[in-house]
Parts: sequence; C-alpha cells; structure tokens
Amino acid sequence: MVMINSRFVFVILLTLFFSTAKAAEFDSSFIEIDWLQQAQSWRDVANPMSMAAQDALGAVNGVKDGKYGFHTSQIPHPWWQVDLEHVTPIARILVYNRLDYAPGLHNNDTMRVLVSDDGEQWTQIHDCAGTHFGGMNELGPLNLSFEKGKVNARFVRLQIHSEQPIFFHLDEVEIYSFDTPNENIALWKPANQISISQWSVSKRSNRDDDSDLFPIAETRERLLKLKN
Ligand SMILES: [Ca+2]
Repeated sequence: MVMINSRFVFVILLTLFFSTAKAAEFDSSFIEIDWLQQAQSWRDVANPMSMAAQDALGAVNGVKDGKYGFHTSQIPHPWWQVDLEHVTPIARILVYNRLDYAPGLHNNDTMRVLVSDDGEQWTQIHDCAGTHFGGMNELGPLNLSFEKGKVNARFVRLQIHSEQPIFFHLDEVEIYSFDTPNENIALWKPANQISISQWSVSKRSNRDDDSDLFPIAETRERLLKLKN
C-alpha cells in the first residue's frame, strides 16, 4: 500500500515538473515573440520605409544567386537607384542580371546608368544600347570602369529605356570607389525604385538590426538565457 502511494506521488510530481517546465518554456517564448513584435512596430513608426525602398534593398543585400533582388511593376522607363550617402569618386560599377526567367532575360538590354549629386539632376554615364549582359554565369555582369575624376556622385540610378511598359529586375549591384577599391560601397546603402509588384519583398538590413532605438538583438539574447 505504501509502495503504491510512493509511486503515485512520484508520478504526480513528475507530471507537475514537466507541466511547469512546459509552461515556463511557453511563457518565455511567448513573451519573447511579443516583445520582438512590439519592438519592430516601434521601429517601423520611428523609421518608416516605403515598400519600394524595402524591395530595392534586394539589389544591395550581398546575395548574388541569379534570381531577382527587386522587382518593379510593368511600367515605362522603370528605374532603381542607390544612395551612397555622400559624393563619392566611383571607380567601378557591376550590375548582375537576373538569370532564372527567360522571358525577362533581355529586359535590361536597353538599360542606362545615370548618376546624381542630389537625386534630382541626373547625368547619363552609360547606355547598354541593346547589348546584353549576364550575371552569375559565364557571360558575367555588366562591368563598367571609370577613370579617376570622371564619375563623382552620390546617387547611382539604373533605368530601362522603354516607352512600352516593362518589368525591371536585377540580381545585385556593386559599386567600388577609388577611396576603398576592394569594398562594395553599395552594400546595404539606402535604395529605391519607381514602383513595386506582387513579387516585391521586404528586406531588412544589418544596419536595421543595430538600430539604437531598441536593442533587439541584445534583448533576445537576454531572454534566451532566462529561458535556458
Ligand atoms: Ca541581391
């Protein structure tokens, strides 16, 4: 009789232990998710970024896989641009084409490259003029090199020259300056584009994660330690 009671008590205690552990695990996970969602909403209010700007980051996110990094709607003369944040002596521009969608493979054959100091007055520095370029394939990206002092600009805009509505999509854009010739200075810089499409996707930059507004990464680590 005593044995039965002991086993019974043991089972009850074991059940209570796992129930409590499960509840604690659920609570900490729930709190963490809720906290992160709240922090994200605060950040969105403090630093609103249009969907076009969020989609445009896909061409400066360091991912080169032959797929589209951004995707505009079907529109005449569609453009994409990046803001280098200050006037920069540009040495090279590399443009990686999207390769995974045959009907759109030649959309960028009439692409033009423009630069600006203020984002309003633009100067054309290159015209593909019907010449096809590749990307992460044997053909390789559009590879433009400039003499020192020839191209100094803050903004770089890529634009398809087409009166007919056309989709604009690229894999990635890299820009190198004479100041730091081995560093892609376009990486995670603010970008934008003329419009969005049903294929547009929000991308988040590493810089967003390091926002001073709310230490999301630090808080997440702390909560995970509490949970364990
Ligand atoms: Ca990309």
